[in-house]
Amino acid sequence: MAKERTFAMLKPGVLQRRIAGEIVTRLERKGFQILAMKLMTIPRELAETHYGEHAEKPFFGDLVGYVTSAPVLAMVLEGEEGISRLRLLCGATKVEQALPGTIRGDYATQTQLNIMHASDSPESAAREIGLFFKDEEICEYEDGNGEWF
Ligand code: 3AN
Repeated sequence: MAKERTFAMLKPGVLQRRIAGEIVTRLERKGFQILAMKLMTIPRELAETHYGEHAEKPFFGDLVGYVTSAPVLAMVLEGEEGISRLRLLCGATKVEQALPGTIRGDYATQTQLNIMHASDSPESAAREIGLFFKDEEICEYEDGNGEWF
């Protein structure tokens, strides 16, 4: 097992629904260490770069419009096998496939408004962390909890 950093983002709607705290609690309970956190409204250009792989998809315009429509909570998280484990905790992209017990399964009601983003590979994690955070915004600290997670 190896510790990995990953990028997570609670999307528009989460703050309005007042469920940001609940979701962050679930990430912490699973053992993720928060290394950086930023409440921000994403500039259009950043959203287009972040979701660049979907530029040709029919939902791209709506996706960019949605993620830039209200503030998001962007995070760098660290944990054992953090990238794949966060994806598992996040749940499937399509709302009808997101299982209960996952964050999307428990909170999402539409695929387009599917609550959170989580990097899908080490390459995406490195790229997305770099897009949203400067090195000096990422806090490295010991929490003394290593043996429990
Ligand atoms: P994930 O967020 O699970 O990595 P991606 O990268 O395939 O999924 O899609 C990025 C985002 O695009 C999703 N979180 C969702 O908001 C939106 N999306 C993906 N597929 C669809 C779809 N078929 N219809 C509408 N929106 C979609």
